[in-house]
Amino acid sequence: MREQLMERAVQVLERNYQEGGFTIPCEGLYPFQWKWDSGFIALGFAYFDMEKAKKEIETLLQSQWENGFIPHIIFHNDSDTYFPGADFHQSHLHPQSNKNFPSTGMTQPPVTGFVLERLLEISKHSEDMIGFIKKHIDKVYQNHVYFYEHRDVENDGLVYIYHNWESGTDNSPIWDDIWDTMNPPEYEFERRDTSHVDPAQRPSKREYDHYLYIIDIAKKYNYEDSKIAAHSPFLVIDPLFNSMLIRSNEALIKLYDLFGGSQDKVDYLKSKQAMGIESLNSKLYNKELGAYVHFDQRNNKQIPYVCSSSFAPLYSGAPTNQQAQSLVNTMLAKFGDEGRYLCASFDPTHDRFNPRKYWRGPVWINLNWMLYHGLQRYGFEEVAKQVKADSLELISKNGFYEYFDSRKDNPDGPLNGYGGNNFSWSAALLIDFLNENP
Ligand code: 9WN
Repeated sequence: MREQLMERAVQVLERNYQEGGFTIPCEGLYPFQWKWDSGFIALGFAYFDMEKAKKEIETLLQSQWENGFIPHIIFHNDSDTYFPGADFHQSHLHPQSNKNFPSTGMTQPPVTGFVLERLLEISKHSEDMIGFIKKHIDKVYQNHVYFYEHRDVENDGLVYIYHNWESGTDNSPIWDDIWDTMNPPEYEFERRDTSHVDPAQRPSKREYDHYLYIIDIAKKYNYEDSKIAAHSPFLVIDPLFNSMLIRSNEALIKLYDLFGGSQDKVDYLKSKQAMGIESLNSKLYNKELGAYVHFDQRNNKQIPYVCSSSFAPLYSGAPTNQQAQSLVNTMLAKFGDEGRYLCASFDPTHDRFNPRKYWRGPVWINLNWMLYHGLQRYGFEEVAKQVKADSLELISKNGFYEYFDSRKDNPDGPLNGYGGNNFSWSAALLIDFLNENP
């Protein structure tokens, strides 16, 4: 069974790999290169084709802008199966954008740092991988510098996102409170996602109006960070995004220490790291909920809901042991019902929970992978095992779907898999789960 799953996962990645040296997340639905997908995908390839793993990261880093920014989608080809494409995003508006690689003008969670660290482990510290990391690590460092110099408006080590697509958790109910503060025009456009996937599993048309409107505001200011910080109605400090940054900082520090000779960079990252951890624990931790929450920087208040991103700080090592214990208590109390797989993407006890709709409830394998490692980091072996077992069961019973219904007894039908099928990071992270402790 393990062998069969491995074989199928390898097939998914091989099929989604493109001649241009990158891997699409899913045929038809997502035909380009996505930033955080790339990181997870590289981890899968690393177990059976290290050249492709390296190529994936190298191609991503080639798209970096002069200011260190790395975009969320790189439009390597002219596919018209996705909306909004390069024509809508117009990344060339930013004076420092990379004119060789049309892209979006927004980013995604910074996973590349910890991916480099794991690639080194998977390669068993091979000379070849050490050389590869040495060659590319400064680009990842520059990406972190970009975040701290351009997106840390309070100078407290936490960085903002200005669009829900930057969070990676696109239509989370968290954003509903922000949509309530906006009234975008009704856009006329042709959705492409709903021709690949049942609309009941995707964001609504009105949600897309909000998404497009924020991009239009950013474009009006040529994607200039300070203007976006001043004018975007969406300005959020996201616990998932910042946890990834903190975890990737930790990885860069470790790697630089290993290679030696970059003390100035290590010092810079360490000072940001200390501030970031302290601020995460003061600004985003909500004691009553026993969870980290999002902070609406525009309206200066916490958004008090629990979602899977609320537990992501476990992976960063930021929580105290007491906070970690509270996180696990909250996770088990709200998400850990016996009839459910761990871990739903939004609080199943809340009336905004929707078991089928994308980031409003279904289980996602990349979040489970981070939670698994975070739980292990704090010694919660049993819950960690549960998260891993649930992930494997969901995939082996349903296939390599994009997301899964958390209800074990799904009244809507026998299949718990939703969204795109043959989805790359579900395959890649399954490979990593199966070959753990490389
Ligand atoms: C917008 C590619 C991406 C993931 C995101 C996921 C989904 C895109 C979309 O697909 O978002 O970025 O069009 O819905 O939410 O996390 O990176 O797999």
